[in-house]
Amino acid sequence: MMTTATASGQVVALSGGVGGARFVAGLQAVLAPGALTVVVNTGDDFDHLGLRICPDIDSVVYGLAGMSDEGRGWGRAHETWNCLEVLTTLGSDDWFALGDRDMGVHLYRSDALRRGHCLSEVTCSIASRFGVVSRVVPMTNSEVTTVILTDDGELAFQDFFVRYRCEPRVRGLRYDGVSRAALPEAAIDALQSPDLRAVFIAPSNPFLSIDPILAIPGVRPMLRARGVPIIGVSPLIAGRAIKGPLTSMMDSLGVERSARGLIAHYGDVVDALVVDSADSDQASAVGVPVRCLPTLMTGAAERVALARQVLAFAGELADA
Ligand code: FO1
Repeated sequence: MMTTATASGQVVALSGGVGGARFVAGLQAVLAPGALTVVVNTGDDFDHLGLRICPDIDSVVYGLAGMSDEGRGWGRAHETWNCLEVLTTLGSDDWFALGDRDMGVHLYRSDALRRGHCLSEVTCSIASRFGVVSRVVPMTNSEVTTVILTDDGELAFQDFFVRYRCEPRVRGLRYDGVSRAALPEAAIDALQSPDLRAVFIAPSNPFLSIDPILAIPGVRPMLRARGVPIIGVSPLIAGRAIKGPLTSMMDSLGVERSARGLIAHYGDVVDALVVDSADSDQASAVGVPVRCLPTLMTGAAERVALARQVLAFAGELADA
């Protein structure tokens, strides 16, 4: 009989923001409450207007709480922008759009961090007060900053992503502070749980969202040592990213836009890959099992269907 990770056991997902947030919302919907731990990239966190902004953590929390703006994929649904309008009137920094409801989270987090709480504690408190039944854990409690090396020079992540709309050509990336970073205890506990059934690498941008997590000392060896299926979910559909700079980044960084390219990029940390059904021609002879599934998550039904299928795939791999 085929067992699946839905039946029992813990699941860990490594995730960035928008695409990852949609993916983990599907997993949460089909797993038992408390069975999912999401380890979230913090390389794009930054200080803005005196506040600590953690975009990927917030996208994941809002997604899991059913509060996220489905169209944008970041920020809250039913948002209002009064505060931003005032900043514009005052001639202040308004290039990064902070909504009124979202602002409450930034105020709460910044105050709690200033009072000495660590990012894991603050994130756990925000998620549980918003009714999230999964654990959301930042990849580290120390500061790691993704720096984008472009033809226009070095850019801070949000400058590249939002201010310059991902236009500068990317030549490389740096994750400042990562060599001193450590996974928080809650992430280590989840990854070392005897009940762990599978680890998923969400369909997030590998360079911007997943590599910073994998670059934390000890993470790759810990994953390899677990002996549970580690499954990457491709962020590509028909060789292109739905949104964001991934397509052009893969080209400029010399990573083939295919299952083979992703597997080569992630290296021995992935045991298997899920690709979109549109990429079924890439499923063979790539060295690891590949499953073709509809990965476009246009709504809750598609997210749940994908979650069920990736969990079934994990069950098959575990039984093999
Ligand atoms: N993305 C944008 O493209 N423009 C914005 O003005 C913007 C504001 C913003 C505010 C809060 C937040 O949590 C996320 C926000 N994002 C915005 C998304 C964010 O820049 C990216 O999704 C991630 O950093 C990449 O994963």
